Amino acid sequence: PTHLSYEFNTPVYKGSTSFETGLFIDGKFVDGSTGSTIDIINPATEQIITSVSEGTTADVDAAVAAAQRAYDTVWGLNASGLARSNLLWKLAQAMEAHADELSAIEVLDNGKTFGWASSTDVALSINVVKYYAGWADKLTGQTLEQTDSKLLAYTRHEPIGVVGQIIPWNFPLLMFVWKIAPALATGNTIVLKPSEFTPLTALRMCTLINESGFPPGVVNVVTGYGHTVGVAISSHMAIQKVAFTGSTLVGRKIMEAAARSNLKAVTLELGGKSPNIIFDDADLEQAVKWATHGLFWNHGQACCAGSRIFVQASVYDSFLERFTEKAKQIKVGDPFDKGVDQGPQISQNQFDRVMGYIESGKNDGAKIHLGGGRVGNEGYYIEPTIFVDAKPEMRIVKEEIFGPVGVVIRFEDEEDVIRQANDTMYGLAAAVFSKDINRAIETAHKLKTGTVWVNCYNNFHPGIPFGGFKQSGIGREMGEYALHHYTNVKAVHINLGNVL
Ligand code: TXE
Repeated sequence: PTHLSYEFNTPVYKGSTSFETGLFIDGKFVDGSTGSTIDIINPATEQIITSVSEGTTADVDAAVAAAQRAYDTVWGLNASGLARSNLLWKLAQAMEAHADELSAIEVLDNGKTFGWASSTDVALSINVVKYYAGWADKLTGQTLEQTDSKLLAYTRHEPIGVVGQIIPWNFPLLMFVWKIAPALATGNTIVLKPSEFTPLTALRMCTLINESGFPPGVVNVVTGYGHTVGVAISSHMAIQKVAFTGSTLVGRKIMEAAARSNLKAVTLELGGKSPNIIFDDADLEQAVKWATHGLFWNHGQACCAGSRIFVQASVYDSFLERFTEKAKQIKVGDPFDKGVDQGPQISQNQFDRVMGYIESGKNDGAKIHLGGGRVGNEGYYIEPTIFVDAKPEMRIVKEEIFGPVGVVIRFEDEEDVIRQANDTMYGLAAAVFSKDINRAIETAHKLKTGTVWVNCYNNFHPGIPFGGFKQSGIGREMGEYALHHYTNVKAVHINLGNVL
């Protein structure tokens, strides 16, 4: 197996890390079956940090076999809820003990700022593990009343078995935890593939999982590409459920692979083009603050990014002026520097893609109000960018850009804005700003999205479900809702008196 040792000697964090980076199968780090590796790039410098094993179909088979063994012997129906709860709790404590180190690895691998990595990614991840530790010994079925007193029926919420999980690069640790925590709480074993761009925190977590005392084989991590490892997971005959976060394009492929193989259950958390609606009676200062956070958080690489900002005509000019001022203050630079708000995009590919969208907006006739260019000439940095005068049919209005690029659009009244906001194939999130609570709630109920934030943006809580309507996905993560996707309901009928 490969190994990463790294000294962080940065303005915001001084410390070091050292961990194995092979495939994590049956509680051990092993080489991939072919021995080939994938270079992992620091997006801030474009330099290689390390390389990780390139997994194959054979490696996925080995991981599934280990997961099945663990499920049949030490996990699944053989581990009590309390035992699972205790292990998850220990994992949360191990993460707390290594919180700064995990944050630093995330910054190095992903390019997000240290401040956000620690205050959001790592802090929320720890809380999600604790939250599901709390559920593990409180999972119950129902006793069902029958009209005949001689008949009894009850349900059991049994784990599914070996589950596959495929995650993206925008929140590498958080997505890892959103996936594994509910699956482990309910007694499943796991074969997970991190993104080929950002596997490092997932691998660091494997050591913490071992140290916390999870039996070997309960969590397996196979690093590698989507078209090999991802396909092997989504089409595996012994995996009964696959959970995916990533693009709508790949989500479709996952469903096809599931349908063609064993009809495994599928949950998907996909893209978005979320509307942020600012009414004329909004507290404009608050609206500006949240709209900035909603669009530019994580460099726009958030599935719920508020990338279509609808502003009511009478406050359009004043909102735009203040929003532009606020966006100008965003400091773009090295994510390990003090006072930096925005680091680089994740990869050359994403950089090119986002710059391509900026070009398409210009060519289609929209006007750049702010930004639009590259920052510096090393690292994948892009200026916070605001478009105005866009038309509904333009690509920058319709498609997910996944970068620090948004459009500000004028609207007339409620009916007009709800029609425009819902005019999209996506339905992940939305926000409404108004001091009139009736107006805000009425609008929230008319929006076809899985989340609506009122007078805020990007609020997350382990107990509150997150997921999409329409082509933004299937199923929910977090909260009690996520547990349902990781259990099979079994109905047991009992005849108490020879009733025919
Ligand atoms: O995502 P992919 P990409 C959107 C966003 C972004 C675009 C492209 O718009 O610009 O997707 O990003 C694995 N079978 N989102 O190309 O390809 C892949 O290895 C199985 C939104 O990086 O969807 C990685 O682990 N798996 C999103 C994961 O899928 C496959 C977050 C996601 O990669 C596979 C990321 C296949 N055939 C991108 N092909 C969100 N909802 O937050 C790839 N993968």
